[in-house]
Amino acid sequence: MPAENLAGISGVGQRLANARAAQNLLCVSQGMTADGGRKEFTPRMGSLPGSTRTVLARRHALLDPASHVRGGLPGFSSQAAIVLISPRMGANFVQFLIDLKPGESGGSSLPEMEIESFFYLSTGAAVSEMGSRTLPLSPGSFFFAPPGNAWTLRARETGACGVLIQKTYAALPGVPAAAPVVGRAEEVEGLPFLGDPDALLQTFLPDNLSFDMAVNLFTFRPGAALPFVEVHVMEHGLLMLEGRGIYRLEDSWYPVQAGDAIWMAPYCPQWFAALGPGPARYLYYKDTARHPLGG
Ligand code: UGY
Ligand code: MN
Repeated sequence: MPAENLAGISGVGQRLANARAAQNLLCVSQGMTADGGRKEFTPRMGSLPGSTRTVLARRHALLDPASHVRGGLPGFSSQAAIVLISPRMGANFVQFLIDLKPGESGGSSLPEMEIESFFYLSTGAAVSEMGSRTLPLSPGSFFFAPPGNAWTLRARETGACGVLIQKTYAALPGVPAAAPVVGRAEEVEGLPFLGDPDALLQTFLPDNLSFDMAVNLFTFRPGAALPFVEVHVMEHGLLMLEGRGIYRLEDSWYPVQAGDAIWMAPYCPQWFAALGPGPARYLYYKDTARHPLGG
């Protein structure tokens, strides 16, 4: 093969490698332990050009950050948002990654629609405005904005990266509408999941009929696991924030690590085990407290 063809091929390879390296740095997180800066998690599992760990099945999806493409959220610049999970894959909610450059800002859109929003800051620092409130956000900060509550986000000089979960709110007749919630993960007690002190669950939203979504942070010591294969009507959106493990989704077992996002449709069989050396932590959404027939 002529030398220039070889050079062309290796040039393509190098560009692919550079693109992967750039994407692999995206919004990586050490969860709440971060000091506000962007940190890299452990090196990613390698993959060859033209291959991907991302899997899109009919009732679940695993999204490797190496396959992210930016764009798609009104209210933010075209480079600030990545749609991870959406109705286009079969979900009943949207999960975005929001990655703001230093000083960059954005905010809620579509106020006329009955959309509720939950935001969790994983790295960097930001300021949020919700109604008359000004909220300084550091890693582990979160807010919930019910429909009709406009909000903004502005990254500080560190930049800011976090998860935005949105869905259409299902009001219940005679039940007060959900109220805004703000908090910090470190202020929410972690409770042993089904009695297991090695699997701690932090619940960020009130467990009452006004709320039709739950967002929780799950932290597993190495070797800890969900106690059984869950199969339930609620669907999940999940972002691995720290560590690694094995996720069973339907009849497939996937190695997963910080940065991976997962969608589980209703009734998707699911199980997780944390693999060392450190803890594994994920943030996840589920729909809750509504009748399956729509009430
Ligand atoms: O709340 C849940 O359903 C949770 N235990 N599911 C999960 O972590 N996959
Ligand atoms: Mn579950």
